[in-house]
Amino acid sequence: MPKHALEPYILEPARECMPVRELRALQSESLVRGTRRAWEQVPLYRRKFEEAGVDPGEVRSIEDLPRLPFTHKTDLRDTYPFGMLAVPFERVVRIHASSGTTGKPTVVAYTRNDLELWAQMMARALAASGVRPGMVVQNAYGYGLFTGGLGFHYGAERLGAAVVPISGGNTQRQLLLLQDFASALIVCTPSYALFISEAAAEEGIDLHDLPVAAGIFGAEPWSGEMRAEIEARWGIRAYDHYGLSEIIGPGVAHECPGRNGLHIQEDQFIPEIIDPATGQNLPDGSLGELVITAVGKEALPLVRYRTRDCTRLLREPCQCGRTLSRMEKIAGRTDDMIIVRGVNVFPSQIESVLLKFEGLEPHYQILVDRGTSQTDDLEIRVEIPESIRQDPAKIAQFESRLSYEISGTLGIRVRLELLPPKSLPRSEGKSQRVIDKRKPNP
Ligand code: DLL
Repeated sequence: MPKHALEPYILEPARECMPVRELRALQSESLVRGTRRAWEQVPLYRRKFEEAGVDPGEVRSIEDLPRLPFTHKTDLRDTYPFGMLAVPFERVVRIHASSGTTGKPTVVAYTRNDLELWAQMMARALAASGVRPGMVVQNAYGYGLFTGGLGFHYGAERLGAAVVPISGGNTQRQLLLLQDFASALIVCTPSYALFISEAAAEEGIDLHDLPVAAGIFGAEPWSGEMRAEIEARWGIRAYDHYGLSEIIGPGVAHECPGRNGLHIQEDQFIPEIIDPATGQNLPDGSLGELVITAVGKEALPLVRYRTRDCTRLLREPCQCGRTLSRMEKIAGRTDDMIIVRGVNVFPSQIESVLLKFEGLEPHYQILVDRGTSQTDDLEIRVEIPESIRQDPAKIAQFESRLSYEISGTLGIRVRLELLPPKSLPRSEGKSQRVIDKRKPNP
């Protein structure tokens, strides 16, 4: 069957292509209104503003943002489960939660209007990859407390597409329905997209023969090389999509066909980049921590939320016509950044090197441990093809090339463990790539 012909479009040009000056005025207006409401309705904000010595009456425009206090994930945890709500509980119609690695989950809540807004943000993102009525969208993000499944679900429905709410997992059935329903789009985490392609190969299914023409992947960091790998295996266009539960779920930023950064839905979510160590704002184009202000939401307005995700803001105009700023693909999380012998390492840097090696499987794990000499050891476990494993001469050559490339990129020496194919765990949702044994167990 031929691939679907997708024609990306702009769903809401009046917002997405707004002159920048008007956009900034809109953001300022929403900030003034939203900060006052947060101050009035949420005791935590009243206290934070007082501590920062800021009266909400002094907030006049987005220029005042850097004076406002930050909100941290710990604030949501400390007020668990509903202490940061800015509306009476009777107005809440949905609750989601993200599972942290430690302790209680982070709980987020939505009013009916918040759900409307979320669906609209998602619809814009899906339109940007060409979803239209009559098309089938196979939704392999997890349904449940995780925001991925329901986020994409309502966005696709809003555009009039037919959603298949298959959720993550059940890979054989994913393949069956992709064929039988002639889905135009697959949406899931990038690591699950790889896993599905592996299963397809085992079943003798060539994904290039299926109508699926694009995929929207997110919820975890993935490199440009991983995109190329997924595109080659599936014969599709792969779009990146970013979001986090606290801000709304997916729907915060998405790629357009230019795929030169992800457009942040700035009319709702105001981005800043800060130095994570000092909290100071950094000039556009600098790599730093993304901070988002989302005060237009009714149930859970957030002022200067520290995402802990590292990226750069790109303000130059985009060829697609959208005036919304873009952010670079996420480099990693500040808490995923491994500091080994004083050098900052992101898993995505290692992924990029691995994927430059012909025939290497993009399955890897990074282990950090404190060695016997009290220095940090970085070990990279990677699967290598049988053709190399069977040949001792090839293995030695391969190992020295790989270790040379990785050491060159990271600036530190690493240990490699070369494993047989399919020995590392696969993921149907977010994958866990880093095991830091220096950290105490949760
Ligand atoms: O992962 C929401 C989502 C669902 C986004 C589906 C995209 C697609 P959380 O579970 O709260 O929400 O996790 C949010 O995941 O702070 C990032 O660290 C990471 N993340 C999300 N999207 C990307 C991406 C959802 N495209 C956390 N690239 C965020 C890199 C991402 N990291």
